[in-house]
Amino acid sequence: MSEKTVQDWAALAEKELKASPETLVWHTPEGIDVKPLYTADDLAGMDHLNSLPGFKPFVRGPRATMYAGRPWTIRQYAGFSTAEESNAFYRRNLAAGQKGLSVAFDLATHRGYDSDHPRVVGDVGKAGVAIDSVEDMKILFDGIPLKEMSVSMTMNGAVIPILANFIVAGEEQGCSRAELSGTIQNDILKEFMVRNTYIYPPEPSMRIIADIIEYTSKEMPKFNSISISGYHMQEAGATLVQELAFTLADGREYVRAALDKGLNVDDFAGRLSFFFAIGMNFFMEAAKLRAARLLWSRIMEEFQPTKASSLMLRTHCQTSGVSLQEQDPYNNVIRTAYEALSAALGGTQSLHTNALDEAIALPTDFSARIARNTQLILQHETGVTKVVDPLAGSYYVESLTNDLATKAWELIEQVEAMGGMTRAVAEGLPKRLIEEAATRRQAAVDRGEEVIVGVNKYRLETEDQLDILEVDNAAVRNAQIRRLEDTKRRRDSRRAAAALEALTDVARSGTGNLLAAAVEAARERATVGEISDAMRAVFNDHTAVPVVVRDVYGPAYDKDPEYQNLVARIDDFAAELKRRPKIMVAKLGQDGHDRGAKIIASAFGDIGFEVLAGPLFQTPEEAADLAIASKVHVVGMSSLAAGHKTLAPQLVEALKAKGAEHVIVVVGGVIPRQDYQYLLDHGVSAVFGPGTNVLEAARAVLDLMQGRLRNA
Ligand code: MLC
Ligand code: 5AD
Repeated sequence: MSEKTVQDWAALAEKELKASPETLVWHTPEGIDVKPLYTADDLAGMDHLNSLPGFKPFVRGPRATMYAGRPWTIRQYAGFSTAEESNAFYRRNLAAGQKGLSVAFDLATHRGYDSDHPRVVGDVGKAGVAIDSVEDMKILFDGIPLKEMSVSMTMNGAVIPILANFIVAGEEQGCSRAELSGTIQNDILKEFMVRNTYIYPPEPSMRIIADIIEYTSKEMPKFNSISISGYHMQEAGATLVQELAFTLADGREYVRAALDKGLNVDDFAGRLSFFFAIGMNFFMEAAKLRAARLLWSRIMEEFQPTKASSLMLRTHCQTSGVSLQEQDPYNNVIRTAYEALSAALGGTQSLHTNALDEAIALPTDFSARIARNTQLILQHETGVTKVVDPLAGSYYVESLTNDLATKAWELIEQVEAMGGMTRAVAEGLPKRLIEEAATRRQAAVDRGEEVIVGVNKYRLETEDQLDILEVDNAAVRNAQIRRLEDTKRRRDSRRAAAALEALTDVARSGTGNLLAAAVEAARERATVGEISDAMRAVFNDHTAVPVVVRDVYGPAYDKDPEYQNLVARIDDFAAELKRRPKIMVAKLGQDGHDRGAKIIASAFGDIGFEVLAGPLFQTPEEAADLAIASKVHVVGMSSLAAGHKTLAPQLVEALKAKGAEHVIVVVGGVIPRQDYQYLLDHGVSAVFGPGTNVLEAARAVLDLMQGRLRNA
């Protein structure tokens, strides 16, 4: 036993450092000040320390034996192109050691459009698999026994038709709905905040969720009715405290919605599940999962359940997509491995590890293999599965667990004081806080305060090109349209129409269960688009008003000469133009990932551009019309869902057709280098790939505008 005190340590540290150890405190974006040393003193008063795994409040894990009894599920999220191609990919992955399935749908499907809809020309088969009806769903699971395989489906907007199709596909495979196991994401609140694949306004959307919880709790006892997701918040730039707080507050809101339906808490609470991102803050991420379990059991106690499982937070995790980079992409294998270990130390139930080509494309067989093996090696070679909650008792990790829980609880209470998460979302609080955090972080990266290896430090002179997966979007769309026509020809149209009408009635009357009605319609081969429309007829579409945060990026550059220089250049140019240079940030197609667009809009505004944030989901035509009507000089198209090769040339053409060739088009986002020349050949003036420094992008846009003006 050492007789030395913390004061002794501080004195020694000061000598070693020649400065106060206070200078070593790490001020994290969460507002947690991480000290260089934690000791037993830090644990005083923490009442979760003596709990045991499998018992409330479950800080140490939801199961008594955790991975020693059964390792987490290796569940890789995947889907692209057609049902046939995705099915083949799933089968290869399962044969190679993956344990559960997780389906990624394309954005047309997410937003309730069939593949033949004119608004989705650039989206079909791109960021996930295209599913139009039960026929596609059956092919997706062909040769995969749904009786045995648990299937997660990431679906929120078109959740009713997709779950209905899954149920019918199961039935037709000989698996009753009571036997189906898996998870549906079904988390709409975070869609309004960050992910944007909503269809209907918040109120009917909340009813959809309650109906699904009701239906699954009665009919599908092995199925998790929801995956309450913080993942996308972190991807959008949220701090870990925000991710934790808003996710748990969402969960509380869903519980209330289900109780309002007249359900008994113990009949559904055990099948609520969660989903978190695991980023690069290694210990804090592990602590986050521990804190999440602690807080969830506290929240659920309010509803006075009798079953212990009703208090238990079970979660899936995915390593962080935004932490991965286009530059020097093999670094991503390393990042993902650390994140995966952190998720395991935090006690996740299920895990997706991202592929190394994440920042530019969907995984290939090669990158998917490395990603999967990252988990297999962790499970089979490192011994981390042998002991439950190995970080327990660490002064640091327990302190972080406590700090995160305290900070998140404050934010949860703030939301509660506003009247709950639906209200907070309607008032835009979470979205604003997350966008501010995202913009702040971007400034820190652009300024080099936060190091990203291979991007803002240790950058390679030349990058090797990576082989990436490319989906021929036109071919997928044609194949889907053929099957859609075939399905419609073979079905009994009168029965399908009657089932759709019955669904509309359930939507209109407010009684009955939407999912139950949709199952009947799916059985009659009503399509995803038709089922969505049958509810759209009553619920209508939700339209969000884009709001841009200001004065976060600029102030981070306070008195920076380079920044001031650019601001002055823009001021001079504005004087020359007799107005501010104006840029419209456009999101085309069904791609709702708007973190990049929001950061650009916010930063460009601070730097001195006049910024118009275009609405989500525009067609190229609509974007061209808005750009012309708003007299912008530049359209900056932000693309994160691989539609750029279809949509950017269409935008250029639409501008040209309307006599507005003078409008400069630039494209930014998840654009593989392989595609730059194609875009430049099709009238795009500049491409800004992942990892672009925003200040440099602003300078480049200004150069383009001035060049254009001089040549005019
Ligand atoms: C577990 N079990 C044990 C055990 N551990 N039994 C004995 N001893 C142990 N130690 C039992 C469980 O009780 C359960 O049975 C069964 O084993 C399976 O374990 P699980 O822990 O429930 O795992 P799993 O089935 O994988 O479920 C994990 C989950 C679920 C609850 C988190 O919701 C899930 O799989 N979610 C995945 C969500 C997902 O993939 N999302 C992708 C989003 S991508 P029983 O009978 O109790 O069930 C995305 C990106 C984007 O969103 O934006 O597009
Ligand atoms: N296949 C595999 N991974 C995907 N992701 C999104 N779509 C797919 C897909 N079709 C992953 C990426 C992304 C996150 C939202 O999910 O990691 O960052």
